[in-house]
Amino acid sequence: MKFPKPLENSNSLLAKYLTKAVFEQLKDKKTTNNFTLKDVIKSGVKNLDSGIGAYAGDEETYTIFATLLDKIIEEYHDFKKEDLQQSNLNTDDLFAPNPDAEGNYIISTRIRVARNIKGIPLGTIISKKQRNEIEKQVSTILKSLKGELAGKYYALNNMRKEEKEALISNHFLFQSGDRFLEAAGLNRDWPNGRGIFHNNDKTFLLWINEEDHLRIISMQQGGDIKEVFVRLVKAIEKMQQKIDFAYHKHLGYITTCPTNLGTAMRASVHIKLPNLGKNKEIFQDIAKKYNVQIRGIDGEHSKSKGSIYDISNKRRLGISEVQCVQDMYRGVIALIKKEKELERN
Ligand code: ADP
Ligand code: CIR
Repeated sequence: MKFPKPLENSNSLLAKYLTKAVFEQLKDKKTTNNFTLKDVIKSGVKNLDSGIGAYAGDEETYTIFATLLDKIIEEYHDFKKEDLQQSNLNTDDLFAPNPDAEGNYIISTRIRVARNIKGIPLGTIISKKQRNEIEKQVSTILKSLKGELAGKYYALNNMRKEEKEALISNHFLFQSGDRFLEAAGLNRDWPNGRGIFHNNDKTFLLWINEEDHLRIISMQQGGDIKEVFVRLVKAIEKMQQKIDFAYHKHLGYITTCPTNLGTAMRASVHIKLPNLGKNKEIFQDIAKKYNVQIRGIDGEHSKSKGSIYDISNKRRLGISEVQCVQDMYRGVIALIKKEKELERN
């Protein structure tokens, strides 16, 4: 394998940290599951507009390719390798009264965590058989849920086109054909083994075999962040009772993308910010200061529509779940304050 020249035209973290020396050191290494450097970097090499550009194949990827991945992880999460990951899912520790009780800005709130099953390769190299086994195991557990979390599993395979499109446009279901995931091998055998579980109100959802084995999601209209967090914690605990998830004392929950390590949590609001939308520099400065990320409303790499943005915690590693939500909460408070100021001018 030769040094991937196209990366010289990329601003991704992969391009920044895959120096010739790092490449030489790692080019012949592979994990027990045969995940190679070429596999780690292929999405970033194919998609030069990647922000990160690297994916893992298994837990071992993070140690075998640490010379490269530690740098990416350190910069993305502002995390030091020696730090231990500390989980805190105690809902009493979260201070997040609705930042927009009148409902003028926040459309909806969503918090998700990613989880992968211990000992099974990640989606980038999982076999069709293993993927199907996960679907079976997880959907069976989901069937036993009671009360608010009770619902039904829908396999992507059997879903009607209109049903699928409605779930996607209402922000409940993942899209198909993401080119970053495609290049990483995550879309192999699509749509086999993938699907979505949701309760009747679609406030608790669980994706199976998208980018990670599981994505556990709590969401609802409006800005009651705490209610969303409480429901999510309940769902995480239920799943944890039945499944052993891959967890590392420094890296936290093991995920396919290095940006999701640690808590694997992304807490977001969809929020209407027309004035900040017209003042991108101020918008970006606040986001940077409060460690929040701005996305469009149809998921990552999408555009804003009707001045609605997706604001979420950027860091997920080296801080607890409560702190992730707290980061988002503080960012949202600051953004609403600035939006109101701009309205008056
Ligand atoms: P992830 O699943 O990693 O959090 P995406 O950015 O791909 O990342 O989002 C997945 C889906 O969730 C998209 O359809 C997106 O619009 C939706 N979504 C994210 N945040 C919210 C929110 N606060 N309210 C409603 N939908 C949301
Ligand atoms: C990128 O590098 O831009 C893509 N590979 C996405 C990175 C982070 N998002 C993700 O894991 N979904």
